[in-house]
Amino acid sequence: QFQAKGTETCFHGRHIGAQIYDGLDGKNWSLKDYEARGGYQALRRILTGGNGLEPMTPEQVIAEVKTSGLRGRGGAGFPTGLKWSFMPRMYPGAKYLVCNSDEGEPGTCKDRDILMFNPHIVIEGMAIAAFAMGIATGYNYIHGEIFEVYERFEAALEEARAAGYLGNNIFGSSFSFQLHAAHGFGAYICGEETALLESLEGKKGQPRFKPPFPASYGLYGKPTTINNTETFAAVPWIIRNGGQQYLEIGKPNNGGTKIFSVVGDVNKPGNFEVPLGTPFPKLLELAGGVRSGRKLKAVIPGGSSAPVLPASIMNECTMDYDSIAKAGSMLGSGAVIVMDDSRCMVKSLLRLSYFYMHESCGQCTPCREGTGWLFRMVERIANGQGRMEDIDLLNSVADNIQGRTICALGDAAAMPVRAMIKHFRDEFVHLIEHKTSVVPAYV
Ligand code: L3W
Ligand code: SF4
Repeated sequence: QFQAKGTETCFHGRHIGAQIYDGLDGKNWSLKDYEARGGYQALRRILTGGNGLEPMTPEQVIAEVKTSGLRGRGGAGFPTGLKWSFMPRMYPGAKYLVCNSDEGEPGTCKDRDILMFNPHIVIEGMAIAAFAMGIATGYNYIHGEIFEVYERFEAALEEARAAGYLGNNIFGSSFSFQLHAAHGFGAYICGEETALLESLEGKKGQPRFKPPFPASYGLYGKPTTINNTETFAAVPWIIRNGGQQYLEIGKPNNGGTKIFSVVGDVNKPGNFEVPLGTPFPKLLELAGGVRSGRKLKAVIPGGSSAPVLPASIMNECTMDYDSIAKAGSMLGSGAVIVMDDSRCMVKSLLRLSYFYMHESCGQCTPCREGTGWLFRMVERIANGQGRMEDIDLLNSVADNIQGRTICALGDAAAMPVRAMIKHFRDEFVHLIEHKTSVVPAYV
């Protein structure tokens, strides 16, 4: 169940939801509805000026995005304005813009909602980004298992082209931008930016070594900027209202709002757009609190790749990049996986370990072999056949994966293991000693 009602996200007296979820019920995604909400005014403002204002230069657009403090919403939280400024300005050939809508991180379900309920905000954000970096061609790579979202985005593209918001000489200016949709086939690894580029080129989706970063060697070997769907969706608001105002919604170094997919053991799972810096208990309350009045046990605050945190730590956190990092985890893609006291942490880890073993692309040995090794050891413990030395062996295998692989999937497989053992070692010990889980339901 995905909630897309802006009213759900009214907070601090601001209609924060207006940015992406504007009272959306799935029926007002079309161009005329988006225009009625002020859509494409930011692009018009940049290209034609108006209201006594001059058109903006690409440098001014990038400066505004830098001021906003917008950070990448896909997982790494890299500053968006800085990333845009890496693109070579005077490049004698094609440059590309790519939107990463290959949302596959377990727990994350925000980008699909944005594309389904407000696709034009992504198109406008991408057009603004293309103007800022002097790019003429863009692609939106959409997760292959949500075909209806791909179809919705295609329909929005048709509308935008017919209205002259995409194509040649937009608003009569010298700026031209062609945007296309592409879809993957459901492989988690294609959400890694260089694997996505390989897939877009028609090859097997396997990550490339970085550096070189896409800004210098990207799609077809050309300079390319890749941003997440939610990142592009934030851009029109920033241009309309100014970077400073966006920054002030959040907190320093953590500008603006963020959509959190609150999933797991809560009464009202769904997407909630709130200011960065919102206290975790407030977010939990928006999601209806812990299911059936049970007690909060643990939270994975940023999608399955982020280390788990026990309730005692989470309750002191605010939902922003810096607070969650200080607590020892990552804000990641913003999937907040809530676990109540009926959850066995060993069984939960088993599920995660299976996922990473299954999704490893197999290119590098520590990840290909190590993810399988982790899974088999956790399975042994979960089945009551573990040995006490397996706990340290698990940590050792995780240590030997982390930082030794081509892409972040290796780290993502290792970090949950280390965090589960760090915070819930007693559950592993109990299963090994008694051959049963500490949680009665799992006996
Ligand atoms: C030029 C430099 N560009 C960095 C660029 C780089 C990329 C961005 C961030 O991982 C995380 C991962 C997952 N010159 C640059 C530069 N860049 N230095 O900045 O880079 P990086 O390498 O820190 O991150 P990444 O490889 O993009 C992303 C975590 O996100 N994650 C994944 C979520 C999955 C989804 C999904 O399913 N949609 O979001 C969740 O936590 O583990 O740590 O663009 O090129 N010097
Ligand atoms: Fe493939 Fe894993 Fe290596 Fe990433 S870390 S390139 S997923 S084998």
